[in-house]
Amino acid sequence: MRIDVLTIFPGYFAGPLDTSLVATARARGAVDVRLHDLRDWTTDRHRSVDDAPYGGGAGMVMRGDVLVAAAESVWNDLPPSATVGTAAAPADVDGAPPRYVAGGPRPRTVVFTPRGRPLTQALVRELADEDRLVLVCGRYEGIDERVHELVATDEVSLGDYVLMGGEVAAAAMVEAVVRLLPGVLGNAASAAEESFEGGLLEHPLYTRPPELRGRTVPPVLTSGDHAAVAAWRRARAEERTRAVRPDLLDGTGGAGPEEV
Ligand code: 6GU
Repeated sequence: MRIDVLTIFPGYFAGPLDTSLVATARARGAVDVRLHDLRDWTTDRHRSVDDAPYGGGAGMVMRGDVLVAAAESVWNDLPPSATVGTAAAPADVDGAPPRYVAGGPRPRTVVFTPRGRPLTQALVRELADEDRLVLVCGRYEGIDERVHELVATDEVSLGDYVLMGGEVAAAAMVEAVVRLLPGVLGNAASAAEESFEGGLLEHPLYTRPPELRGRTVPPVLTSGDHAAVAAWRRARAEERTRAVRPDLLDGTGGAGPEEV
């Protein structure tokens, strides 16, 4: 899979992309993540990506022209020079029309915004099946509405709280998608996932030592009775889900029929 990330803070992703499983997946070629600095598509001396809102009001709005130019470049593998400052659709190096244009057919393109639909494991699974993802990180108070219309195929929020930008959400999505790509998790882990009873929070886990500050391990876990262990885990998972995420049980929302 290829993932392109458009952001004004490409440096933000150094940690998430170079750590742990995501770094290993990239080194193995399971995923090709490319970072793009949105300022490469600006036209003015100050490299502005934002401007005041029409109609007035507080805060700044991310410019549609910059975001459309950046998206068309990245979708078509064209350099910024091919799309910067173009009001019309770009032509590629041979003068041929581009394959992908704003408002037309385009790769799966996620715009991160608190007004989007929440990121769930169901959406992560769907996105993990794509050959390409383009992730657009918003900043400031919002994004020109025409970007939502012409660039986004999906609008996604990390949850019901306000961040300063979409970078954290994009990093979360990369990590969630990459761990589902073929060959990224070990066999044991993927098998465990398949056999997991759906729709519940995880049961409690224990490892050594057998006693910690006077607290012992539930005896069933050391009984060697696999059926009893499975029943105990299932009961604890249901208990916990009912207590903290009843929405997962009643089908009115949440992550849907997926393990969380
Ligand atoms: Cl994707 N962006 C911002 N700015 N705030 C958020 C969010 C995204 N998701 C939840 N809060």
